[in-house]
Amino acid sequence: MRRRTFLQAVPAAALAGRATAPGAPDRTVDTLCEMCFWRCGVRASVEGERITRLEGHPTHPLSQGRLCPRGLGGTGAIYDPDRLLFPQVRVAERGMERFKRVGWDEALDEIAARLRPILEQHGPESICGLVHGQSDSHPIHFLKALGSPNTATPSYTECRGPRDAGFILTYGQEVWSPEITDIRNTRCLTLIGYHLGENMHNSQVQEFAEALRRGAKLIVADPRFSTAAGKADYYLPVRAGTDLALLLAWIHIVLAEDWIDHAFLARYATGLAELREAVRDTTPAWAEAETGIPAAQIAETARVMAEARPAVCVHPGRHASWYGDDVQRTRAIAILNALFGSYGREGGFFLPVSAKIPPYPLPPYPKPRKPSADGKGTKYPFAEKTSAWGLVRATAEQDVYPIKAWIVSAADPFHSTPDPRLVQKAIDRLDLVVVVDVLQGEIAGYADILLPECTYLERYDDLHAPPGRETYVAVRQPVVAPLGESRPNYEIFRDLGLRMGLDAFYPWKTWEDYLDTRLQKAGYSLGQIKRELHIPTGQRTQPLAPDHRFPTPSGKIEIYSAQLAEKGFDPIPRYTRHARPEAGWFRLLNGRSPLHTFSRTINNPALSSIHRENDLWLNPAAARVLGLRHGQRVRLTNQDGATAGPVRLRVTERIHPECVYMVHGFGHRARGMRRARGQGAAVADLFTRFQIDPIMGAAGRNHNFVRVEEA
Ligand SMILES: Nc1nc2c(c(=O)[nH]1)N[C@H]1C(S)=C(S)[C@@H](COP(=O)(O)OP(=O)(O)OC[C@H]3O[C@@H](n4cnc5c(=O)[nH]c(N)nc54)[C@H](O)[C@@H]3O)O[C@H]1N2
Ligand SMILES: Nc1nc2c(c(=O)[nH]1)N[C@H]1C(S)=C(S)[C@@H](COP(=O)(O)OP(=O)(O)OC[C@H]3O[C@@H](n4cnc5c(=O)[nH]c(N)nc54)[C@H](O)[C@@H]3O)O[C@H]1N2
Ligand code: SF4
Ligand SMILES: [Mo]
Repeated sequence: MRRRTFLQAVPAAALAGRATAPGAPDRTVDTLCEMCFWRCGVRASVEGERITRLEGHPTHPLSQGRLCPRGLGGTGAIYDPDRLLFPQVRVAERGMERFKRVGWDEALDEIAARLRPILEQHGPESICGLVHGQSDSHPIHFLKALGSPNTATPSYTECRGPRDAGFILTYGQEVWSPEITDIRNTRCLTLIGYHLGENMHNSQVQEFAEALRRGAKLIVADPRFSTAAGKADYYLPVRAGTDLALLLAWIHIVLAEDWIDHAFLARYATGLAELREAVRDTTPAWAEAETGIPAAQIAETARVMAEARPAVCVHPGRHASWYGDDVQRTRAIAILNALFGSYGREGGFFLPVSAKIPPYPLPPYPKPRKPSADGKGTKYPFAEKTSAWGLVRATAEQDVYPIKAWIVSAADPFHSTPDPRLVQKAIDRLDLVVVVDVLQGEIAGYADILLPECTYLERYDDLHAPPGRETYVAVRQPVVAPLGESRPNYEIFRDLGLRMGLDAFYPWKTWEDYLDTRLQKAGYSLGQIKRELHIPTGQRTQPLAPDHRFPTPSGKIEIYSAQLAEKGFDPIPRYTRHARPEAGWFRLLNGRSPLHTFSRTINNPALSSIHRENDLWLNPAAARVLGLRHGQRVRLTNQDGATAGPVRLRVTERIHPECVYMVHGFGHRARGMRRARGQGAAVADLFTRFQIDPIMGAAGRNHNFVRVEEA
């Protein structure tokens, strides 16, 4: 059991559900998955005009012949009976979810007519985009062409922003997606929270299984006994929010016992002396009091990692927005890896390459008149991208400049951005809310104009040339024609752009023309990529050269960060204690279901038939005190009086007694989500308290404490 692969857990036929039909398909079409943002290659079988089966593309680098359960369940996304199939306009108060069907021309004319006066009175910066997924490039292009600086995805300050900032400060480079972790070749993998196996990024999970098969050591620090913990050589049930103490103690041991890679550090790094000074007192005994992990085990796991160096990977995680000091936690991870000399080395981190495909020739975007409203680069000096949370805040408060319109595409701030009350306040301040979605979920209920995008199986998107060990370019292409009147974003936003006089930014005749033009410039063609799905472009990752200069100010790995010092932040991570829950209260944690992606798949007929509702994990000791039983329904109330549930209770030793845990994304209320509605509880409803990382603005949400009562 321990070393089995993760991806065999669910039979494909179960996920394809009724879409599966026996017999040979009429044809197959190769395309890219978008059930999450890993973007694996998919082979779709089609009978007549219906997709009957999805399987992993045999050679695509991110699928390697397989899909994760969510990818297999993509037929449930296209054939969900609740799909949005027509443009609609609102006919009752926002939030009442009452709409009337209109034609595309009427819907787009209405948006243009309402955008024009907003632009005239308040300027382009008063229009914000909250967008996600690969089709977000189209609303982003539209908003940049208008001159707005305000587009954000919830994958920065709500997800991996602090991790990437921590690595950029240390190595000058982010961790990228797909991550540059060389899990395939590692001899020791350390996961801090990062719950691989439930967090189901396909090829990464395959590499994880491969590493375990080869006998790599696995260390997992998590207040919850995760799937990965079940496979670990060392499981550390760390008290939530104390990982930085654990990391500083590991660093202490590695320095004290001289496990460092001297040659690597002498060549590539700066700031070792300051580090020694800073961690003199962060002993395992000190960390034991903070983390609850015995000092001897802290020291032992440090040695296990050190013995594998440089083929050791202390994984920086991905969803890193936890406590508001997450850049510093990630900095400690980056520093520990540097001590082991694992960066740019086999089994640690590889140096990524990505295919350079020339852009389509376009005029430059107008320079925004004002900076983005979220404080990027000013209030939050090391923010690289605009913050979704920051735009929600600036809209709710209207204290930077007027923000009057939102264009939301493939993102739901009610689920992804704290706090839902702030999202509501922001929406109340808007003159115009446009939502482009495939379903009528929570955010759609607040749209003035609601537009149906077609699903990823019915459209192209832009070329995909991700960072990795080898370069390639791939393309998503339509498997079947869009259902109903749904349309791809490249058509929706082009038609809107032409109405707004942005003709110069939409010179191509069709999207195929756009794609073919770009590919031809690189020596390929749309015809070729449609046949082959992914075209290798010939570059491979290289080992770190002896004279490698890191893109940091010093050209070195910055263990001591003068950049941080200059802005008044700790130049070396320093531990500060977070408030702990009082008796009767529990810290609320959340994570992923292997069968769902955020809130977006909960209504999917294929996936919900296997995982329909979430449950609340509670430690038996706590359950006893509260008089609660496994399986009963409970309701949650947080420190601000926000409530969620009822949700089924899972009484389990697998969760730290100070915490409760739920999978994120459930608890839909929208009437348009007939299957998901009322199933489980929405974690996001309870994330009303959050702490902002002063370095780059990430919204750490693990500061919410809840009470649990019988429902
Ligand atoms: N509470 C809480 N918040 C979180 C997280 C968490 O764990 N807990 N995780 C954070 C992380 S890691 C991330 S990356 C973000 C994700 O944040 P989001 O991307 O906002 O995630 P979802 O909640 O799934 O919202 C997706 C919306 O896109 C719609 N949609 C799906 N497919 C398509 C499509 O093809 N086209 C269009 N137009 N719409 C589509 C869905 O119907 C849904 O309304 O959330 C972050 N926020
Ligand atoms: N199936 C599936 N896979 C996904 C996704 C999905 O939606 N579904 N989303 C993808 C995306 S965009 C992202 S960002 C990633 C997110 O995947 P991760 O980065 O792994 O996600 P998190 O939600 O941060 O981590 C959840 C784990 O962290 C633990 N944890 C919580 N607090 C603490 C703490 O203080 N210390 C420690 N050590 N552990 C803690 C939780 O108990 C849980 O096991 O997953 C990706 N993969
Ligand atoms: S990891 Fe799964 S859901 Fe994500 S793109 Fe790959 S197959 Fe699709
Ligand atoms: Mo994420």
